[in-house]
Amino acid sequence: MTDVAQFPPGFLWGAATSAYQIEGSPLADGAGPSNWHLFSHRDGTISDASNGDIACDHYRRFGEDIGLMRQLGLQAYRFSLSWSRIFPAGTGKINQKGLDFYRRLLNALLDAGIQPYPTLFHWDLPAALDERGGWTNSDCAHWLADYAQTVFGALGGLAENWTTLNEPWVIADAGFLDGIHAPGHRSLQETPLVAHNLLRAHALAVQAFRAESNGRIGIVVNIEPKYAASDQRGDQTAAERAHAYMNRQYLDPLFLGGYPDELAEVFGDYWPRHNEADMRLLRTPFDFLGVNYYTRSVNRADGNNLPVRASPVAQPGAEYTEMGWEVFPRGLKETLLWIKRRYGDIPLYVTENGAAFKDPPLTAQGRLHDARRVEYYRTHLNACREAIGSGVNLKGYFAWSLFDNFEWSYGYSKRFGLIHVDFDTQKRIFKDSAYFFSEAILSNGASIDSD
Ligand code: IFM
Repeated sequence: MTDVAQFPPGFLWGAATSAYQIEGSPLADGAGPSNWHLFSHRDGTISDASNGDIACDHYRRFGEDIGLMRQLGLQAYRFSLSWSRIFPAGTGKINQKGLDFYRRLLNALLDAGIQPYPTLFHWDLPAALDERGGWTNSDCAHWLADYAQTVFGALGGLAENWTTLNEPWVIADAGFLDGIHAPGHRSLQETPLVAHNLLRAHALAVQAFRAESNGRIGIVVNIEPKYAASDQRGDQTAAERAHAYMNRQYLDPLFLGGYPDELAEVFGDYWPRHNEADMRLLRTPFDFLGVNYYTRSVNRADGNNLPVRASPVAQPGAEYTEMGWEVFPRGLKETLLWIKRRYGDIPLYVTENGAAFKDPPLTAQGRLHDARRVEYYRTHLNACREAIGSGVNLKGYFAWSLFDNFEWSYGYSKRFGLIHVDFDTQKRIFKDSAYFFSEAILSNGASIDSD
């Protein structure tokens, strides 16, 4: 097949956010604290000592924000629900006001003609559940399924497309191995248990969805292609292990029914025995896969690192974002093709793609010329178009992120937004990338070739 000149008719254009990163008002209207609320209030956890108490104040400004989405021409909006607004203690008593907030948000999106793509869980676990072991406790999968059932029962009819989890790898790796995310553990033993419990939670949530709704449901994973720094055996093994750990650990069980063999080598004695019933559960069919893509890594064997780590090698002449991530659009096309080859033709969405760059100051006319971000979007959208031309069943693309927001352990120091947010005044301004993206939506991608 040859590359297509256009995105296909009906290709979906959206932007994404998540609850803790934009909402603010974390304890409003009877909500319970999340583990991220507690974690970000702990000394030394967030590089600029900030937290999500106010963030983009979206909890109170969502009406105005939907107006901005309309101005951009967004066809879809991906966001997440905060579990502890709905179940302040994680399980048990429902907080009706929490459900009502999301009902208002969903209805306002529908009134604006924007398709909602809600995610059940984007990292902010009710703090009360962390006290019960959180994701290390196998019951956590059932707690999520109960929450899911309540959400689908109350709100399922207001969105056709849902996702269960966002980026389980980050939850397990950053939260339980590196300790830089909530709950801040550093345990090689806990990491594979958490990964498995997250996948069980996903599967149980899909089953809860089927009982309540006729819509579509998927999961969102972040995939990063792994390259070896050389053709030396050690570097090749390091790249293969990194790939098994970050990418295949999450997709192999869902599609192929087993974990990659490399993981037993990686985790050694800590690699758990998984029972057959669980492995069958993980194969619960779902309707689409969300892929978050930002970068690749080039790996070299490094005996000093944890076995799951391979040392990323900087590439001379390559461009890097403020996150230290190499700009590598080809990796997006390769990722989409790899998923099709390995796992089959499930409908795909790019559910996140974007870049943090240091934004230039506003001009006297109030414009923000974020040329590097525009280029990032242009090249990555091109990669999507090429993947479609090579036969990938890509249904849509969501920019990360709609707004500058709370970038987890980096606080507000990294800006990913199409829309600039002044965190002192809450004033929002469209960056050049927003105008670029808006034109791409309007032309169904035809405009990305021209300036
Ligand atoms: O901000 C995050 C988001 O919450 C999950 N995916 C990656 C983004 C950028 O780091």
